[in-house]
Amino acid sequence: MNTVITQQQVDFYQSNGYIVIEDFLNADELETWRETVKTAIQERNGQKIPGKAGAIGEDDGINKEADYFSKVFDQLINLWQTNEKVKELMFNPQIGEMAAKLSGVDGIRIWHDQALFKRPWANPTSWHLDTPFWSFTDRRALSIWVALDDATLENGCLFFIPGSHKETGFENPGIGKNMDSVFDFYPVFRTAKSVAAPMKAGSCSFHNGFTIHGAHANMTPGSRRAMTCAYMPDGNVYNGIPNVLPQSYLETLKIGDELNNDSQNPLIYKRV
Ligand SMILES: O=C(O)CCC(=O)C(=O)O
Ligand SMILES: [Fe+2]
Repeated sequence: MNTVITQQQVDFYQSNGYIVIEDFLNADELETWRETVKTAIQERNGQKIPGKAGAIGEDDGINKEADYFSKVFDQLINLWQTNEKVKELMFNPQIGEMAAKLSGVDGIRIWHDQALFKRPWANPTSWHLDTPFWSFTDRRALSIWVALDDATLENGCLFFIPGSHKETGFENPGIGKNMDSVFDFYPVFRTAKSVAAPMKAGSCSFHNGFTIHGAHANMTPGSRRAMTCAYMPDGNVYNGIPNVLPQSYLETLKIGDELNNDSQNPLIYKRV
């Protein structure tokens, strides 16, 4: 695994809100990730989020219009909670350290992992923000997105709007059918240039949860598979948005409580 992060990369990430890291996984590691994620998905039998109602293709209470949304991608969340091998991959402190260095935080907790598989001919991923969906409020939160297939302009690679993370906020248009809803909330970016992030399988990107990002439809008969993980800087507190938290945990939480439960949000890296 190529986990080196240079100061130049930190500077690029901080100013653009995203970064692509080529050849993050070598060929053997890529094979392991592919197989592990595939098995973990099969084991789920369509259950999207542990501890929550709603299977794939049903309304999960987060994104509406399930029929359309289920054709944006197959989305399985917190595979680390149901598969030991995914857990090993996701708990790798070196990945946590990469996220910590890029975002400039001391401790990294997993918010949630998610497999995002665009099937052949999948719908596009509308321009959106991530952080406003989440149960904590932190401008430094970020995600890793690991390409398990070559992600191309044809099959739905990610696109970013560089620098948008500095000006977007907590208003959340969600991920609906319209590609451009986010620009109703943040009109200053309606005329901004986007940047495509095609990646070879095994490469990855990191993006800030406030960076406007999206993806094309899959215009090919092949799949565009990605394994991702969202990270919460250590020390955050519950903001009242349930998001992916299981019902049983939500029942114990009050707004302002620290989200430090290691069986839900494990600390994978702490700077010493
Ligand atoms: O894979 C996609 O199409 C979208 C990914 C995304 O929105 C994310 O990782 O935050
Ligand atoms: Fe996203």
